[in-house]
Amino acid sequence: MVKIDIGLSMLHCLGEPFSSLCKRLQHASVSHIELVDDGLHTLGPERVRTLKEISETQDLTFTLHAPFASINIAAQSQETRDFFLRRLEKSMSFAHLLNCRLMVFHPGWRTGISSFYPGLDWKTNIESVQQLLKLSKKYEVNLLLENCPEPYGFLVKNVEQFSRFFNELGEEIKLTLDVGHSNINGQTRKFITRFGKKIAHIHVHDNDGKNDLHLGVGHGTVNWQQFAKDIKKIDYRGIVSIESFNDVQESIEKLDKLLT
Ligand SMILES: [Mn+2]
Repeated sequence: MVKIDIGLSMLHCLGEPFSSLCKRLQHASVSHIELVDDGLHTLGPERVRTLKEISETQDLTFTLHAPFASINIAAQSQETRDFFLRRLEKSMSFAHLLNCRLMVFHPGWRTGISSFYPGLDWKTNIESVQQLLKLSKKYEVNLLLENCPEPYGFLVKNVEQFSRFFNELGEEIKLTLDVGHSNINGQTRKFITRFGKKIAHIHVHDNDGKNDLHLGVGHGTVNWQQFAKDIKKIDYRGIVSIESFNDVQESIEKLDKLLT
């Protein structure tokens, strides 16, 4: 049986400067790293060169989490949306330079003016994803949409919304299953059984089933045994990337046992 690869998102140290991220990478205990192009770790050409060097000396492979904190690809102002899409394009160009095997991004979200234009943000979200997919071909980056958590206004959060989204998009796109997020709407099993091979990347962290706490594996209500069984059943071959804020090493060890 193929062993599932464990990865580590550097989200847990986003509060630290970029230099400290680099130091951590030099002592990483896993070989797949998810970089976050946001906050203090926002990428630029020089940082990309530094990271590339580290990846070669430490034999690391990267995935990239696109900027997300204030980006809304469903924004109703064309000017604002164009700005967001250009920012995501820049991130794709870095993903290309870093040989990232994939880039994760978030769906758009409803805003204070959405109710004036029923259905328009859903349509805009789809059009933006179509534009991003076009760009991703140019940069040879595999773009993956992530399921985002309740109770926020993201347009694509649950299995029903993803089904509709996939049907209406009219193009192939894969999914990053975030198990912490799907635990909040109680749909982890449903996501795995419904979408199976469409799941190309997985984020793991734990919570109390209500809040997006990003706890370490086993510190919340996620049924990890069931999760491990279910992803083995679909013969999942991607990376399972730890995205907890704390208990990172412990989470790596727990997952290693679960997924062996
Ligand atoms: Mn995530």
